[in-house]
Amino acid sequence: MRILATPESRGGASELNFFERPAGGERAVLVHLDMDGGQDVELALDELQSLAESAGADVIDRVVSRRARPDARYFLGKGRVEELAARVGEGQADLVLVNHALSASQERNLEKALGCQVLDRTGLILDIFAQRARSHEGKLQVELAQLRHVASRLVRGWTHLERQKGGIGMRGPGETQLELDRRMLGVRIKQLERRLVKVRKQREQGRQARRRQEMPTVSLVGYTNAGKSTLFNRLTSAHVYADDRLFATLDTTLRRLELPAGDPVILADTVGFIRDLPHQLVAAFHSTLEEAAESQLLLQVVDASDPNRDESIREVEAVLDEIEAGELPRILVYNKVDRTGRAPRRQRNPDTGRDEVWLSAVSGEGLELLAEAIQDALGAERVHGVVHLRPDEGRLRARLFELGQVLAERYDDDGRLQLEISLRRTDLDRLHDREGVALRVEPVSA
Ligand SMILES: Nc1nc2c(ncn2[C@@H]2O[C@H](COP(=O)(O)OP(=O)(O)O)[C@@H](O)[C@H]2O)c(=O)[nH]1
Ligand SMILES: [Mg+2]
Repeated sequence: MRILATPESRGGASELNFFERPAGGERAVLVHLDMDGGQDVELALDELQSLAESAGADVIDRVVSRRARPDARYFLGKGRVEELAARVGEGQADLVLVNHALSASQERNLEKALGCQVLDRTGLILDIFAQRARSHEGKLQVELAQLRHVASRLVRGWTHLERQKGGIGMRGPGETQLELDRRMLGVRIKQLERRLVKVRKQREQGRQARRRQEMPTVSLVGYTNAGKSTLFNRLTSAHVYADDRLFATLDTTLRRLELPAGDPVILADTVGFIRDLPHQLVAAFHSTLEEAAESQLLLQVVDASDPNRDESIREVEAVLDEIEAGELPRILVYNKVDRTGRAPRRQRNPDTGRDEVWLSAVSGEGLELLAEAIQDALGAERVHGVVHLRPDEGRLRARLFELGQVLAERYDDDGRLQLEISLRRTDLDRLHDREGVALRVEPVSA
C-alpha cells in the first residue's frame, strides 16, 4: 500500500507532488474505539478490514477499545496504547489503522508511542480513492481532497506534513519551509478548483465518445464488504490473459470476462460505498465512482445476510442517480447466500422489473446464473446465419469481419459473396440503427 499516494504518482503527468511515500507491503493492525457499547463493533471492523485490504494492506490484528470518549493526546487510553505497542512489535506491523478521525497531533503522538505509521479513517479512504481514480476528473478531485486534508492539519504541527512530504529520512526543514508549503498548498488548491470546473464541462463530450467502444464494460458497485472483489476474482479467475494488451497494465480492477456464449466483456471492480463517509470526501468519492456511469451494465452487489440491506440498496441507488448512472441496465446481486441458507436463484423482481441473482461468491453457487443474466442484459446472444453481399458491398464485408466472427466465406452461383456469420444481436442492431444496414440473415443450409 502506498499511503496517501497521489493518482498522478501512478503514471499521470507528474506535477507538484506532496504525497510521495515509500511503498511496501504493509502489515496492518486495525483499531476501533467503541464509544457507546454498540453491537456493531464486528461489522465496523469487518468494513475497516475490507477497506484496508482494498488499499493493499495485510490485516494481522484487530483491537477494540471501549471508552466513553477519546483521549485528547493519544485518542486511546494509556494502557491501550501500551498494549497496542506490544502487539505492533509482536506482529511486526508497519501500520496502525484507526477507524475514526484523528487530529494531526493524536496521529503524531500515536506514531511516536507505537513506533510505526498511523493512519486515520480519512487518510485510509483517501489512499483508496487515490489508487482507484482513473478519470482525469476523478484524479483531480482526489488530489483536491488530499490537499485540503493536509491543509487542515498544517495549522497544528509542522512535523506531520514534513513526514508526509518527504517520508523517511527527510526530517528537519524549518519554519520558512512551512510558510512556503502553506502557500504552495493554497496555490495548488486554487489551481485544481479552476481545472475541475473546466474538466466538468468537457465531461459530457468525452463520455459520449467512450460509449462507442467495442467491448462492453460491466461494473461492480455496492458497499464495501458486500463481496465485490471476491466476486470479481471468482468471475474472472478462469481466464488470465497475460498477453492481452488491454489488461497488461498494473490496474488490478479491470479484467476480461468471457460470457457463456464466448463474448468478451470488461469487468470493473469499482470503489466501494463507505458507511459514514466523511463529508469532505463525498465529492472525491462520487468522481471516483463516476466511471461506472460509462458502463453498459451495473452489477449492484448486496450482502444478502446484512439486516440493513434494503437501506443500503436505496442509498446506492440514490448515489447512482446523482452520478447519472441510475438509468443504466442493472442486475441486483444478492451475495453471501451461503450465510442465509437460501438456495441460489435468479428471478425478475415484479416491482422493479430488474433481474436479481442470489449467489455466493465464496462457495461459487449461483455464479452461472449471474453469467447468464449478464449475457441476457447485454443482449449478447448471437445471431448465426448466412448473409449475401453484392460485389460493391466491400465496406460492409470489412465491417462484418471487424465486428465478429465471420465463420466462412464463399461465392454463390450468382457471383454474390456469401458470408456465414455469428454476430452479437447488439452489433446487428447497431449496424441497422446507426449505419443503416438492413442485413438479411438466413439460416445456414445443411
Ligand atoms: N460467507 C461469505 N462471505 C463472503 C462472500 N463473498 C465475500 N465474502 C467475504 O466478505 C468480505 C468482504 O469481501 P470483499 O470481496 O473484500 O468485499 P468488497 O469490499 O465489496 O470488495 C470478505 O471477508 C469475503 O471473504 C460469500 O459469498 N459468502
Ligand atoms: Mg473490494
